[in-house]
Amino acid sequence: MENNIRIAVQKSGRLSEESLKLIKECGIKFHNGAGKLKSTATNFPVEFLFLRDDDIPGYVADGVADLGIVGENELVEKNKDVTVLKKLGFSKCRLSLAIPKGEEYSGVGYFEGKNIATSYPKILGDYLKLKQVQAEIHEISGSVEIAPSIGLAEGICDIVSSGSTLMMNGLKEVEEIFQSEAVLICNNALPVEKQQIVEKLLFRMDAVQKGKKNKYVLLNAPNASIDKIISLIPGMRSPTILPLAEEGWSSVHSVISEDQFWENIEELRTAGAQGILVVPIEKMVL
Ligand code: PRT
Ligand code: ZN
Repeated sequence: MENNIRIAVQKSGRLSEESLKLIKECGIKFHNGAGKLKSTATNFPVEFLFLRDDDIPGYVADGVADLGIVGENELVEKNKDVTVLKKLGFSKCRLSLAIPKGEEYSGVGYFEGKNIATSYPKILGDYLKLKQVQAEIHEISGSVEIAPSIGLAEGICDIVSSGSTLMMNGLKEVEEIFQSEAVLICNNALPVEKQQIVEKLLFRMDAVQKGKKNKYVLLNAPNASIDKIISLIPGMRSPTILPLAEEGWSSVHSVISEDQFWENIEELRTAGAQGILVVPIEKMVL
């Protein structure tokens, strides 16, 4: 179809699974057999390109793809001119400086005149410039964490998630220089017809994301406590109150954020709430 939009997603790696899950949760159906580089959805005007994440910012900037899902670290490193439409909340990680764990660290000045190995020379270079530290950046494309032990560099700048890779390689994290999560990016010059499809997709993604942040709560309470309970669970508009078969009792239904629920659970119980159910929401349209 001519007016299909094209979305670039990572073929296989840490972004792939969540990217495809999000697209499926938006109700979009497609086949992605092993090794496939392209696929067209059967019920939404979109086709997918399965690529290495390194190539996604460039493909979107050049218009080969209209949209892409990529980590902010990769996006900023590639320095391509695209629009970030949405943070997606998955593949969260940080880019950090690390040094051998036996070394004493006094602050970022430690790196003055030293060698730092990284796959992120731009982000690191910008950071060092901001901190006015002169260091040698040694660009390598993988296994950055072994650089100090083989004498290639005195420190590294790499992606950290749990920290266990650093630990296993006898390194300690000393500065966090960048925080990242997956983002949805868009070409800057989309024709109007494609923009309209993107709007539809964004609407669906918003509904999925809002659903994830909120829970449907059902609880029973004596009628005398209802006002107090309502004040503890401010819902979307006002909660639904239904009488129970048992005289003097009602059931309260509302939608609240999960955080709000945990913050108020004790007070809810003290106020007389019983039989509290918290149910996930698949989609939410306000
Ligand atoms: O093949 P392709 O080029 O597409 O993939 P890739 O190998 O370049 O990237 P991939 O799939 O490893 O990661 C894709 C994106 O996921 C990254 O650009 C980040 O935005 C994000 N991400 C989230 C991570 C991590 N967590 C992560 N832990 N990317 C890499 N790591 C690596 C890191 O490089 C280090 O080796 O995991 C190790 C650290 O993890 P911990 O848990 O031991 O601290
Ligand atoms: Zn990559």
